[in-house]
Amino acid sequence: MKIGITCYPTYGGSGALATELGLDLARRGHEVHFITYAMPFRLRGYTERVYFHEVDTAAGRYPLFEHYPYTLALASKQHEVAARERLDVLHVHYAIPHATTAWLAREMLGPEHRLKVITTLHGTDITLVGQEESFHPITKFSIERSDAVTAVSAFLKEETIRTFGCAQSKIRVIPNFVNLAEYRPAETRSKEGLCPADHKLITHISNFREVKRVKDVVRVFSRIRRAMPATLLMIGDGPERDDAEREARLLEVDTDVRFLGKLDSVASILQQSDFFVLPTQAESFGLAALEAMACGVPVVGSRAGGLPEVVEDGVSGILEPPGSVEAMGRRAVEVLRDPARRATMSAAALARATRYSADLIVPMYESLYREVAS
Ligand code: GMT
Repeated sequence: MKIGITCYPTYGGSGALATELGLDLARRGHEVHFITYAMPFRLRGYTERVYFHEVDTAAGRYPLFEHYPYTLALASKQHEVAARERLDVLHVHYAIPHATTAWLAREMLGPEHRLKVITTLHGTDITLVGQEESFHPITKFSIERSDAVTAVSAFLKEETIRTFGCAQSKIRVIPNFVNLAEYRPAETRSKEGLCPADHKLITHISNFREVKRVKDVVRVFSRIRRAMPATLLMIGDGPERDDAEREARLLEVDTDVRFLGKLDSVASILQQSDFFVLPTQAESFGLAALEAMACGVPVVGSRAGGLPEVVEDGVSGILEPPGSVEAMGRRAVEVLRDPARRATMSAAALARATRYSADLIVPMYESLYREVAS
């Protein structure tokens, strides 16, 4: 099939998932066209059957536009690519504004072109941004006008029904997936270059937005650090980074906390980690946690949103209510002090991750495409 994909191309779970999906679909013989304002960060180099179409974001080119109408530029590009390449499906990730521009692009096509629009809901498009008064009606409209809608967790599906009143039957849960060829346990473990050999390695990856509670990452770490030598690697960047750095100084653990910024490839770091920390306020799924688990790394995080669908408390990780940094730290220390328990938890994390293998989940999208296109 010919599939268009629109996503946020920068650092973030929805863009990562959309890109991995496109790459996997191309491997399965489909032709994939990414339509977005920058090359998605996981789209490295040339891949057969994968094309990238850049949307112009030239703000200020026309003096009348104080704010460049990016959404119109995106809809025009989606329409242009769909018409020229004869796309069967336009699959958009994150409802705002992608479901709306896709609807517009489909409306612009003549009746002879049967483009189908699929929207995948990822998280804050439903739980946060979409609920803002100004966005709610247009988000609801765009979701309802999509030919098919998927949510990355049962939690997110229920949230969408609750807050937007969408029909139960409209939304299908297709969970996120992980490429087990890339995210897998290390053949040999060596922390060289990451932290001193006798340190436990604790990792966090996110876009450092408020919802991620990155200061809590540092607080959990400081409880671990008090109990044993440990290093925290903070990967990613965003508005809360300064606060997290300040918290590390305040708690006097800053010499053992390293902020690495945005990294394209994280598997080699995850493979050497002892715990992955995700103490977020609301998490629809937690793709970064799944990728850590696929590397055999247990998760310590929040019992919030869809995270309990991925991590089983006490088995493949530790879950406590958001903000419970004391309990998260204490329970992580208990596991880290007991190598046999940590090994059992690591094996359980890996076993859990295999349920979300790309080989199992990507065919669910393929069947959905075939269904809507028939
Ligand atoms: O909704 C967001 O916060 C944005 C999105 C992203 O681009 O990072 O994250 C969401 O989508 C991911 C991929 O499906 C999920 O793994 C994350 O849990 C989800 N984030 C939240 O719900 C906060």
